[in-house]
Amino acid sequence: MVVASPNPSRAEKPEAIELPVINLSGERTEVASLITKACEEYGFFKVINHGVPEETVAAMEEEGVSFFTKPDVEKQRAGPAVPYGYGRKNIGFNGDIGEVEYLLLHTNPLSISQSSITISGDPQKFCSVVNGYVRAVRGLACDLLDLMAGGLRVHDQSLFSKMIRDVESDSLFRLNHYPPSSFHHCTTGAVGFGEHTDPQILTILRSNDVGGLQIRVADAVWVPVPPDPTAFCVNVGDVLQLFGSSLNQLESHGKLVNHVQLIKGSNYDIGPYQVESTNLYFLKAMTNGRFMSVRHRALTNINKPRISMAYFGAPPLQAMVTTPPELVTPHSPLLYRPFTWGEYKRASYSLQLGDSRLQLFRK
Ligand code: GA4
Repeated sequence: MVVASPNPSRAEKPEAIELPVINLSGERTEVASLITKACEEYGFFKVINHGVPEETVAAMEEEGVSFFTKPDVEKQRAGPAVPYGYGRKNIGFNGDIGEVEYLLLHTNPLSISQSSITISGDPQKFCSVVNGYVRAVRGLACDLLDLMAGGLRVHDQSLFSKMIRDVESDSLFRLNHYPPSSFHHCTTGAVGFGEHTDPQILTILRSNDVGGLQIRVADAVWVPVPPDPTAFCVNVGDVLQLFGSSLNQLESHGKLVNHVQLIKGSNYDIGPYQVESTNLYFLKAMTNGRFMSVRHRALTNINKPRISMAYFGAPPLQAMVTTPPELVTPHSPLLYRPFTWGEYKRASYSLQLGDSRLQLFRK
């Protein structure tokens, strides 16, 4: 067994992990239950026969490569990564550093079109390629979320997907370039993007055929995920795990309700809290499932550049994430105070990459 270490070279070579591979052209009920199982057991899985055209992926990767091969001054015209733009080595606001350069974009079409002007010499083409890619992976993310809802026997199967389909969805798109480098001249790669969980609902990741992604398994071992340029790698974000956390608590009190409801534009009393919002998403999510938002990181390859493209499906900023009021009783108190995605996002950005954020919301 290998103990997780910030120094990637200290780890003996752990066995690569074979993530569950879900064939989306399979029978729907079966696919739904396989996805649900993968989210409970791994928090990560791969999808094949996903319906995203290869040309869409290739065009996006090509734009990415062409951007990253530009001289620094041109890349910097995209503006700093805070809030959206070009970043190099610096990650987030609190001193995290990695061997990576990246473009971080909001997926709102207006924002994509504005960013394109400074990112590309052919903004119209860049804009249409990014919009095409985002549309395709959002479609895939929605499909997966609907299947999860089905696997959890949730009533309204579009409950989760509604949040990322919303025009106000705060979903992001990120292009990463990990130039070849090694850790202190050793035979292992350096840390490109340090240990973290993704704060959002769901991440859809695609990379070229260069390895680097590692996931942290329960006993603090880092296991590499072999690259697969034909598949998408999908992982559960904090917000999806969160639903699971309150569900467990409810389950432990013998209250299993297998349905979920989404109500927009209402006010609620939740336990001692009055939740007021004109654009309120109220999530009523109960299941005996438990989805995991798993820690992962990316190492660089010592010889080859790694390119990855990540879509982070998120709710609108005002979306409320909480447990339903009728299930908040003295026996099953709220685990987390109600909060909006905006609040959670702000908390995430106020911390370091590897910090745990959920406990800030513990009651
Ligand atoms: C991890 C997932 C996404 O890449 C990201 C990252 C963001 C950033 O790179 O600016 C964060 C990181 C990510 C988690 C905690 C905060 C925010 C850096 C950081 C220290 C764009 C996101 O949404 O959260």
